[in-house]
Amino acid sequence: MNIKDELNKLTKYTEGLLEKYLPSDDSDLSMIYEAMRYSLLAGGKRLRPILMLSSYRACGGSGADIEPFMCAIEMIHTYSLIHDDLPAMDNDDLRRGMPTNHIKFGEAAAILAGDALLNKAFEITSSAEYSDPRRALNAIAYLSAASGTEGMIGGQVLDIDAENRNITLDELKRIHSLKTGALIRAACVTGGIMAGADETRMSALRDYAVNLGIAFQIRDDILDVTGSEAELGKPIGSDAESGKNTYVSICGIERSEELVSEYTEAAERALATFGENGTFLTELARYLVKRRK
Ligand code: GRG
Repeated sequence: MNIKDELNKLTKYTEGLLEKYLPSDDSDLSMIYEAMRYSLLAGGKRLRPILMLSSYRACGGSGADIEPFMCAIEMIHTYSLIHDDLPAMDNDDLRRGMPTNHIKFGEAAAILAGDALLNKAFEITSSAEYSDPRRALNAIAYLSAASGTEGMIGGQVLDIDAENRNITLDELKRIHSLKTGALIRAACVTGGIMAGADETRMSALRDYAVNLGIAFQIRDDILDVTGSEAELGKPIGSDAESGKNTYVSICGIERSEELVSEYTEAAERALATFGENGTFLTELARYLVKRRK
């Protein structure tokens, strides 16, 4: 399998769905739709929808039931990026290689565009037709909890609280398990839920996602030091500048690189129960270790 070709194919598929679920609007509300679409369609790796679809397929899922969820998770992720870039949070000017939402549309519009993307995510998942609506309800419950105080928002709260003071590696792990890890877990777990996976597979997906999420975050911390603005599409060095604790600041680059490999190997091991059906998820984990953006 050529992972790059496969990822390009899945990215295009995801972007076609995003276009379908968030078309442009020419009413008197066109401005807010433009602001939502600006960030949602600005590129990005589409990692979460791709993970979700691949987990769904690995568990034998097929058909369109997963599509609203693929869009929803990317909308939630995009809303978190828009809000994270705001002056009240990270105050960043560049994201996905473009001016951030508030730079382009103003702060009020950026706040509303983020809010609207979050609401749209749950509107589309709760109003679609499904072959098994009970699975969809469970997936909505999981996704909403993962996005909230017990997940991504909780992680952001702890992260802000930890700025400009030294924390332990365990505290850092907890922050990232919520801030970055919760949505990555939700991608894999909702894929499994929508495919009707049994508990063995659900547990394997969870295990894979937990380890992949940590590896992904450590790689992100490394790239903030060793990457380039051109490749990443966002400023580098911003973690150190804003006094953030990162794997690099706590463990150093060399140990952080080792940790990425260790967590990636643990993610791969978790997939043993899938046999050949886990090939793509395995390849994806290996690809992410080396990512430059
Ligand atoms: C403000 C509600 C709220 C939450 C903020 C997730 C988050 C919490 C903030 C986003 C900023 C950030 C650096 C999060 C860490 C997770 C991470 C590495 C996000 C970037 O995800 P990628 O690399 O981005 O998948 P693309 O652009 O490729 O989709």
